[in-house]
Amino acid sequence: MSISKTASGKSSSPSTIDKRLQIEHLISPTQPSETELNAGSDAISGLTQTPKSLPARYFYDDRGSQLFEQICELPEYYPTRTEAAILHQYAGEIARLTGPCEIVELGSGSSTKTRILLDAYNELGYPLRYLPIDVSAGILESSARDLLAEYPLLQIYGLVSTYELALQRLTPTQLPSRMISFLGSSLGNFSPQECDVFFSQITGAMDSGEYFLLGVDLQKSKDVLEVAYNDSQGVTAAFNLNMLHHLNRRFEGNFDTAQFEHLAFYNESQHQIEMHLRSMRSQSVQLRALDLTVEFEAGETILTEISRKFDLNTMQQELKSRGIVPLQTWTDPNHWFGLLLCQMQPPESTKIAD
Ligand code: AVJ
Repeated sequence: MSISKTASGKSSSPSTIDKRLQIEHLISPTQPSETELNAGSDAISGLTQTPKSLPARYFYDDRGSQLFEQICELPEYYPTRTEAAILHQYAGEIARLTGPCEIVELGSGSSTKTRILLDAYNELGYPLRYLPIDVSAGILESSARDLLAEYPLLQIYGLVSTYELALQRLTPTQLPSRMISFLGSSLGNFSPQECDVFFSQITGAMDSGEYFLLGVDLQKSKDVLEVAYNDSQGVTAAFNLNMLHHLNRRFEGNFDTAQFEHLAFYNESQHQIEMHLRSMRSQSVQLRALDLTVEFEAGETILTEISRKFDLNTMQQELKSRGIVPLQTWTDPNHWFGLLLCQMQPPESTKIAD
C-alpha cells in the first residue's frame, strides 16, 4: 500500500513541487570550480601512466547516466534487479530498524530503488526527507521532480556533487537520524586504497548512531559475471565508449571512438571485472584543455573500470573494524548480491576497537 499519484487522489501541482525542492550545485560542467579544474588532473595522470587508466566517474555525464540506466534493464545485468528484490523484501525491516531518518543517497541516478525505501518509510508514517547526490545535474533534477510528484509529503534537498564534496557538506539533519545509502555496488569501482579513503569520508560525515546502507555485488562464477558486462545489445560497450565522448567535450579532446573497442573480463585472482577501451591501431589523441597529447600503440588498452566482487563476511569484518557496525545483512536466494545495514559506533568504542 504505497502512496502514489493515484493513491493520493491527485498529483502535486508544479508550485508545491518547487517549494519542496532545493538543488545545490557543488560542481558544474560550464563553470568549472577549483575542484573540477583539479578533476582534469586525474585524467592526465591516468593517461600518462603505463598501463593507461581513466577514473570510472568519467562515465557519468548525462548520456552516460542514461546508458547506465539502460544497462540496469538488460537481461544479462543481474545486480540491479537482484538488489531491488532484496530491498523489496526487507525495506520494511530496514525502516523499523532505523526509525524516522533522512535518506542520503550517494550516486542517486534515477532514484528507482529509493522509491522502495520511501514507500516503506511512508507506510510507517515517517517524515520523508531525501538528499540525492549525483554528478549528473540532468538526471538528478528530473528524478527529483518525478519523486516529488509521486510523494506529496516528500522534501528533497539535492546536491550536484562528487561524493567527497557532498560528504564534507552534510549539515546536521533535522530528523531524529540519518541513513547514508550507497547502493548498486558502486563501492566495487574503488580499489582497496580508495575504499579506505571512502570509508573514512563516510565515518567523517556520520554521527554516532546514524545508519549506513550498503549494497555490494558478491563473488560468483566467471560465466555469470562476464556475460553481465558483455551484453548482446552492446549497451555496455556504448557506455564504455561514451567516456571518450565525455572527455572530448569536457577537455576539448579528439578521441575517435571508432578506433577503440570495448573489452570486459573477470580477473579471478583479484575478484574483479575489468573494463578496458582498446586502441585498434596506433594513434595519437589530443586533449587541448589539458594541454595533453596521448600516444597509443595498436592493441594498447585504457582501464576504465574495475568492478570488485565481494565476500559478505569479509565486508562485515572490514566495516566493523572501522566502527561502521553491521546490524543486519540480507541476500538473495542465489547469494549473488548483499545488502548491509550498519550503524555508526560511538567515538569512544571506535577507539577501543582500533
Ligand atoms: C555502477 C559500478 C556498480 O560495476 O556493475 C555496469 C557499473 N559498468 N556495467 C558495475 C557498470 C558496466 C556498475 N556500477
